[in-house]
Amino acid sequence: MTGESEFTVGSPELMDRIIKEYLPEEKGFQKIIFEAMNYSVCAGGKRIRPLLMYETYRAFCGREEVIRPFLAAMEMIHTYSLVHDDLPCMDNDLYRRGLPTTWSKFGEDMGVLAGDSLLGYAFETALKGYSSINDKDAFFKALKILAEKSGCYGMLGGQVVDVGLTGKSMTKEQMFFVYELKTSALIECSMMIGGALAGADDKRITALESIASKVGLAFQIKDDILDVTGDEAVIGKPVGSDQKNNKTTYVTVYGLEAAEKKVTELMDEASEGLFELGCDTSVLKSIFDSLVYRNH
Ligand code: GRG
Repeated sequence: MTGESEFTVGSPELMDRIIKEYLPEEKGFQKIIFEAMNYSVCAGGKRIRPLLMYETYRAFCGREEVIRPFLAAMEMIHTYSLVHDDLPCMDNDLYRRGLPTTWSKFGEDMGVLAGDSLLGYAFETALKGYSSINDKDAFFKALKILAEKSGCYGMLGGQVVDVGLTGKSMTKEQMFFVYELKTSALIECSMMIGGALAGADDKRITALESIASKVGLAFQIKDDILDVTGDEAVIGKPVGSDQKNNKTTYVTVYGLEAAEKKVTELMDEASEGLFELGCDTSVLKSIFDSLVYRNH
């Protein structure tokens, strides 16, 4: 990879460097939007989704430059979702990752526009990879996954149901629907794109989707657990907000102990799925562990 030793094991730092290469220059009459976009993307974050994409790509023996713009695009879409989720009309949050949220720093109007710009720019960025892949069908497949998993049948659809039911209790079915779309969809997106760009066939892409769906659910349940047991200073946002906002979560429905057990069960199933892929997925497995045994 340009400027990096050839496809070494991924890390949040490596993802960070790649993502930053694709951020817009802060100039022009609309400079403020570039500042707000870059502020949002650079405000920290674990870079989980690009890391999962990169390691899936490596596991499937992908070795082309095309992965780079997709890594950046993935994080831009994730960041857009957070920027919009923090807006006054959504969660009305002032802090994320220990820093002022985008809207509270740049104003609500620029918060909306920064999220919009990140979404659109993610696709502009991914398209930059077109010339650096031989298999154009794989490129098309990856773009399709990016669009579908982030859109109204994916993450955004989950957010719609979650917002629509704010302040009301959810049925278990609605809760799992929201978890699958709002949280798992982007994790699925990351791993599926990693596989697609490396030339995996549809059967294996579907297997990746199923593995990632379990990881996404476990990740969300862990998030619910941290909302009860976490340390505000480590998480970078207030704890206890689910209970305060009367939110239906896995923890409020099933209790803490059952939630911990479910996380372990899901991770065992996901690890089994990785094993069945039949390639070297040891790094992916260690990322999975870090996701669910995290404290932030
Ligand atoms: C507004 C279109 C729109 C969507 C919002 C993803 C989402 C939908 C909202 C974010 C709030 C939330 C709790 C989502 C569940 C998924 C989740 C735990 C996101 C946080 O992801 P991390 O932990 O964040 O990877 P960092 O800060 O590490 O990047």
